[in-house]
Amino acid sequence: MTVLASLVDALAAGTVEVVDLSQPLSERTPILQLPPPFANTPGWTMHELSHYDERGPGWYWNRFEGGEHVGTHFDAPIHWITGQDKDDVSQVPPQRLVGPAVVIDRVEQATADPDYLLQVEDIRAFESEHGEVHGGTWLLYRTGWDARAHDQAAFLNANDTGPHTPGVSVECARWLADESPFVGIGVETVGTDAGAAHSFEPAFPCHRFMLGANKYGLTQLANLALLPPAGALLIVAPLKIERGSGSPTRVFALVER
Ligand code: 23J
Ligand code: MN
Repeated sequence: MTVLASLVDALAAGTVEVVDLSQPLSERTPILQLPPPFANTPGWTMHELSHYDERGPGWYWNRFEGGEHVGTHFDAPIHWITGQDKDDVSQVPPQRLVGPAVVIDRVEQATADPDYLLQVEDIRAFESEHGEVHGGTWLLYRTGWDARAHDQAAFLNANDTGPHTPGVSVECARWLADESPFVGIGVETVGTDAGAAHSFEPAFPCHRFMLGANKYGLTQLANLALLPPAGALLIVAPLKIERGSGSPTRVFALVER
């Protein structure tokens, strides 16, 4: 039996489950807020073309507008100045968008401290417990932030000192980019960098180092709680937008039950 024939059987039997890691896209989808003087992305908007009416008696359809970096979305290397000569979203090799995923759970830490930052040692400790991570693996970073995704204010968690959401340390971002086997990082928050990362040295280290190293980002993931720490297969499908810096994306995980 071929690998794919076995997979088809397992999907039919339910011993392999498809988990949807995407958040719904709507006018209520939370969006990033950058401080002045920076431009901000528009959110998601739908415009009805027809709804079984005189504009189209037999059909319903819409057009939509919104930023590339809205909702569950993919960051391509060209998004950051450090990756400016690298792939746009249409050029990313599809082989790198399908691969193993590990899940590091820091819900307790991020609940206690919304500015919690993942460290290199956390990933080393994970490897000691769950085995060596292979090249091309996606790192999925669970913080519990998905529970806030229905509410822009709770999701951004901003006060007079700016947004407070978990992320990765500068050293960890550098290590993930330059030394780790990971191909990308997926998070539950509005961006791959911490809310306070605008004032890190350097600023936005996850974007800066990961995209500069021809690696990727994935944001606003849902349902990471349904995945095992290791063993899931991730499927990421951003739109093939020519010259695009990223794209809203559907993300699935195949999980053995
Ligand atoms: C532009 C500038 C800063 C950030 C971002 C975009 C993102 O988080 C993003 O969605 O790529 S932090
Ligand atoms: Mn982005």
